[in-house]
Amino acid sequence: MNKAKVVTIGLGYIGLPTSALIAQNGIQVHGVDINQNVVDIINKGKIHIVEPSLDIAVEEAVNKGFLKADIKPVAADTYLIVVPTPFKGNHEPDISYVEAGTRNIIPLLKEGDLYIIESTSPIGTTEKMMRLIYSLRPELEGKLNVAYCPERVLPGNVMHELVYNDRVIGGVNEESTNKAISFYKQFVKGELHATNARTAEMCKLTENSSRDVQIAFANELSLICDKADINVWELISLANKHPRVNILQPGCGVGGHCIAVDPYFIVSDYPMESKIIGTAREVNNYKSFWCAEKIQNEKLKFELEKGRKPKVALMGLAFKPNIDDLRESPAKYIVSKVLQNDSNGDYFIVEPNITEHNVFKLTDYKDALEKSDIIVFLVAHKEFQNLNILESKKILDFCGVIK
Ligand code: SAJ
Repeated sequence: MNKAKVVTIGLGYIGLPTSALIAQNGIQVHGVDINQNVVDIINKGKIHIVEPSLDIAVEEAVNKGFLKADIKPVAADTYLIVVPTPFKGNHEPDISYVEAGTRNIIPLLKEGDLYIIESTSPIGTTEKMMRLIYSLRPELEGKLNVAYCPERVLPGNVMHELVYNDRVIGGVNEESTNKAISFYKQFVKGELHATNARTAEMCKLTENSSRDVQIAFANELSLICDKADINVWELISLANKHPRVNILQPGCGVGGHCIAVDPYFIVSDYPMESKIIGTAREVNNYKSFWCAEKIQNEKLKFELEKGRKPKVALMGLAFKPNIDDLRESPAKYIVSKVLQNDSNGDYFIVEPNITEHNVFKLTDYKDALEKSDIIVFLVAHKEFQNLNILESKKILDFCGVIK
């Protein structure tokens, strides 16, 4: 095996596809992950996550000898930090993985090396890591290239978007920016936009906060329309006929690992200034709580009217349509909350994208529809579109399946 050119720290949802893509371009990559099991799987040319086309890319990269996984880094010319940045209990960002990954490679750095953070990070993280590096390797001060370059790929389309999306690249100085751009040019076909590190960090947070705020607007409309007896889906579709209006869709809250997380990175550092961003988070979280309440109320109403408990179909668990990913899912939160408040109730839980779940007993969606009195649509999966539902059944449509 040739000497590694690139070390990637983190072989998860972004780190592994990125490593495979770089390696597919004939560049020697040494991928590092703290999980020995993950390392072993990858070294067999297999993958531990679900992402279309990733299996082929990893198999090819490993078989051709351009990608090797390890639990320890080796010396290279470029180091990419691609680890998670979750938040702590108080919604403060946790950059401990970025710091641990950085500390791991500090002893290996040499003059002229390129160090890039890709992980979503609070403003100033790149400069902070640079200061950490120079505090431990003072002889390298000013002799490294340091940059921030966030990814902006959509889960499910990662292998395509990694190549074709534009990227924002911000160095701590001009030379760092230029070096980082030259690096990405080797495997990215989208445009590469130069800026500084702080702007690049804020850009990632801005993109996801913008989407969160826009979804909050749609969710707020849905609450108003519910009280005002207006069909919110019709309303939005009509308002969007205006040439300069483009409202997103309400749902049962915002989930996933990005949109519902990243805005907190701004709010926690700039609480006085980020009023709209903070409120959007609250509105989107409240929407899930509201949906759960709405289900309870509908059940009580049914019981009062019919003198018996209703059977309820809870349609969807994933965090968005047509995927099997349940992490940070508002639908899952709502189902748990409803069950928690009424453990003796008669529920049919449906998620067509998974076959079994360790907590919830799943029912086929057609069965659930047939047997239930109240049908609650939580996720707009394609299976739920255009269903024939008897008029006698009560429908709660939180995600616009019926419209
Ligand atoms: N949602 C709505 N209404 C909408 C659109 C989405 O309620 O009109 C909800 C979804 O149901 C879901 C949540 O928002 O619960 C997030 O879904 P998403 O499709 O907006 O985003 P993700 O988390 O799958 O991927 C996002 C993408 N960001 C943007 O679209 C701005 C992706 O490009 C980013 O790279 C990714 O986050 C990331 O890693 O940051």
